[in-house]
Amino acid sequence: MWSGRWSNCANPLAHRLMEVSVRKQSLVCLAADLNSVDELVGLIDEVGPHIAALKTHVDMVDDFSPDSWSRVVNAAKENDLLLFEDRKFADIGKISQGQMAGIYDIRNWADIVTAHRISGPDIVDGIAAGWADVERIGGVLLLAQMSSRGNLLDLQYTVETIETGRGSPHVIGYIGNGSNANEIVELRRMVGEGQMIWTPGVNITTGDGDMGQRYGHPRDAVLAGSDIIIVGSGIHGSTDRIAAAKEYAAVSFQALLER
Ligand code: 5BU
Repeated sequence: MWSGRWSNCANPLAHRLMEVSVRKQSLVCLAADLNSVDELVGLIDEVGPHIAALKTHVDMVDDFSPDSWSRVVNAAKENDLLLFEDRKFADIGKISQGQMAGIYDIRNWADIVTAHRISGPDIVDGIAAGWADVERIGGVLLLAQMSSRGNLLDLQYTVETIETGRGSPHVIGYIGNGSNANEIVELRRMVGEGQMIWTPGVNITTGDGDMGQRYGHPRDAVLAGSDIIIVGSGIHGSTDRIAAAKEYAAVSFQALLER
């Protein structure tokens, strides 16, 4: 089903994701952008069977504590979801290693994190060292493109980012601009088959979102070469969240079958 991607992606987390996506028939990573642990756990329990991964912004949760957060981690585990903290690390390697610890202790529960390439290539080693400190292994998604308008990630930046990630055992793949199928096609051409592309900026209602966000259709994103669609408000902002999750799952999986 995943054809060349299955045989060419070396990272074991990528294989785990592909397996979960087939079992659940969904390429959806839920962007669970809610402000309390109760709300997060409630949402995960509702839509967990229809999503393949869970993306968090732990630093926007009002009632975060190490104890309360374990409820979110457990809910993710019960639903067979890899946990992805969209931290967007950007500092020098040594500081990124330290930021994997601290109050949020991301290294201990996140399987995947995002990082900017802006500070240099060593950020990847810094993040990997953070996981190594607690004897865990995780995957980095480097931001090769963004979905927001006016972002500064131009073509040369994208090329350098892929150069950093290519062949790295720690880089599972790249964030691509889900709002623009042409950009995803271009990114896939540069990345090849050996790493994943995850795309935010996806909504069944396409066009401009709030505060500079832009949306493309999930079907177009997958056909263009995206492996996982990151969907936030399209699901958590819907009046029927289960129906919405099912719809994004069906559209994305059908597009994979066609691809
Ligand atoms: P939305 O509600 O589907 O627009 O949420 C999008 C999510 O994806 C949100 O958590 C953002 O932090 C995240 N995101 C994004 O929108 N665009 C990007 O380029 C990156 C992340 Br990187």
